Amino acid sequence: MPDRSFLRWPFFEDSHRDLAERIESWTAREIAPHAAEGHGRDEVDRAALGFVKALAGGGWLGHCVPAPWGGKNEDYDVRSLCLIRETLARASGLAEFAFAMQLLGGAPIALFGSGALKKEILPGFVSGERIGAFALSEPGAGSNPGELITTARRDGGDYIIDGEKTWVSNGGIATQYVVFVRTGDPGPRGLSALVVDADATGLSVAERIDVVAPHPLARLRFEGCRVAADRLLGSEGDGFRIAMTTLDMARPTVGAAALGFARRALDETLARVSTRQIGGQPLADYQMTKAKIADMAVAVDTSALLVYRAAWTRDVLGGRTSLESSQAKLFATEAAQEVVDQAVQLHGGEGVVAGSAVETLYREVRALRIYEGTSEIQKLVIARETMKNFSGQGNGASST
Ligand code: COS
Repeated sequence: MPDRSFLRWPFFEDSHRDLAERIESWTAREIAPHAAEGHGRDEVDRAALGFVKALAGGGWLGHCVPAPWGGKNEDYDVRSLCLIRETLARASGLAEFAFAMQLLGGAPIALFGSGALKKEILPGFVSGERIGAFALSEPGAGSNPGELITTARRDGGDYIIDGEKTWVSNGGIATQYVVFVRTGDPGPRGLSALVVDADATGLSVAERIDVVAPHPLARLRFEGCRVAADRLLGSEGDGFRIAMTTLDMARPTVGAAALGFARRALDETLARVSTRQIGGQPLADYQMTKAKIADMAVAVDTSALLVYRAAWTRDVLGGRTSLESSQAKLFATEAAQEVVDQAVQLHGGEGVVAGSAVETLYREVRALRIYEGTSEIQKLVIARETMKNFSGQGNGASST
């Protein structure tokens, strides 16, 4: 029985406690039985699309879009997003991924798109008819988007995009890509963001990429790809701010996914050590086991504190939450890796059997320390914000 005592913490309203119960029972019913489905690229694509449909049917994608465009809440509620990602992650990494991508693909449009663009696109993200994607990284620019070289040049009422994007989650199955391009000078201020339909002429999937925990992922090629100028988000030059604002909101939810993997690993381990007999007594009775369980429990609770502190800060205090978001992502993803590794250790040989719960978690958790900003990048953000706060320049949402 998973420990749900954290829901009594003051970060939550009763509506969150209610949501946590509903997503828990819905996930057990609708997602867990399908968690092992999807081997091979086509099957993984089908399974991901199936999870989007199921999430839409359950009404959960309404959390990925604000209310005026078919969503549940007036603004994003990051605590709800984290509770949903955490719960889905405990059951299925791919279902969790499917939810996360509707959020990451939809948020830049919801936060920065024109009224007409939001009205046209966002309801489809809620119904599952449209599939989102966020195309920022390039072969030569991942951690530093300020160096990206995919260009968009104005041609009458259109932009013409040339270049490449890589590590694009949902690449190959998305219907809309938010693509970050260079429209101006070198550096972060020369970037813009455009919404590109998957069937736009000049856009192709250059290569599908297979990773340790399979999910749809691709490198995209843009060759004279023509996009109407009204698909621009914000104004020219806003691209870096759009990417960073979106990531500030999304990073605590990555921490929440990591937390879900860690909680599942702890639960699997508690079940294992209470039944596995060694030398005539349960593995749980050995002090070295207890030390590992203690470390795992502290890591899980500390992650939860940082994740829900970041989400609460965004929801309640508002303002820029780069510090809280990066702390949550850094700590929770690193801690989850440790927790899952200890879970494998306490499962012995069974921990490395392909397809077992902890072996699956071991593969699922690894990418989280890399995507949406590596741990090293989170440290740079944390140091920058901490030094700003010390010198009194931060807008320090958490310090109000
Ligand atoms: N919200 C709003 N604006 C932000 C911002 C944020 N979180 N972070 C930076 N900005 C603004 C700055 O205010 C600055 O604006 P001005 O030029 O008007 O002053 C501009 O953006 C550039 O900021 P900064 O100089 O801090 O940017 P850096 O080039 O130093 O980049 C890091 C900082 C490394 C933190 C950033 O590039 C980053 O987060 N990289 C990781 C990207 C990533 O997650 N990649 C993975 C691909 S997505 S799966």
